Amino acid sequence: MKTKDINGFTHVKYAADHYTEEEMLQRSEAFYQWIDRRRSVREISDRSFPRQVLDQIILAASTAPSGAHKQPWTFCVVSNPEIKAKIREASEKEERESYESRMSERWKDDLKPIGTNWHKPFLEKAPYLVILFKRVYELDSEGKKINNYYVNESVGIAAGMFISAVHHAGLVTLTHTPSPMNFLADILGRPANERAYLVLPVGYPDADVYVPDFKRKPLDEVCVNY
Ligand code: IYR
Repeated sequence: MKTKDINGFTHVKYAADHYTEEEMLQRSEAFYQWIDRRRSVREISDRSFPRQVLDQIILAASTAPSGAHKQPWTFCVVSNPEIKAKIREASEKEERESYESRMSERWKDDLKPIGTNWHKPFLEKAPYLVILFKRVYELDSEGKKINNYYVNESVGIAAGMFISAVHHAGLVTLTHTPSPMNFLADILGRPANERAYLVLPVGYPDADVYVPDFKRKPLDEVCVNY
């Protein structure tokens, strides 16, 4: 393999994919059509799927670019029914409080087309709950805190890639965001440098699932040319 030295570090030759313009057009259109079919699904079946699939999804998510390549994330996978039940109970307690008193009327109106409420059965039903933690800092050999870089950006990108990898495997997920989320670190006994970022239940969709009839913004509403 061809290598090059930069600042005393080895760089390896990048193996680019080469496509004709016609192939690029075809591939980008096909990718868009495929990813446009991804939906957040809240009714997840209790049917299991091979754990190796999830491991590969996590490896794919973990290829995300990150600040100084620190990969500041931990994917916690919960399949243990007792832990899932604890997470559901704690999450529903916070969600109930949010829906009943913390969220504004406008916010709740905005959620009406989606139909969410404080009940979160998917937290127990889905075969796997993935709780994504951001790693705010690492500890050096003397136990000194070393901050990571662009942690929210990095973990957000990894989450997006995780969601795409789930779709690619023919499974479904949703981004569950109980607030506040610190109960997750307590239940899972996570170290002090980790903060819960997102809960992603993963599984097959239930047999007869309906999702909101959402339309996505056209290009001219999301893209400006200069
Ligand atoms: N945190 C709640 C409520 C919720 C908020 C938004 I913004 C949504 O798009 C959907 C739900 C939850 O995770 O259900």
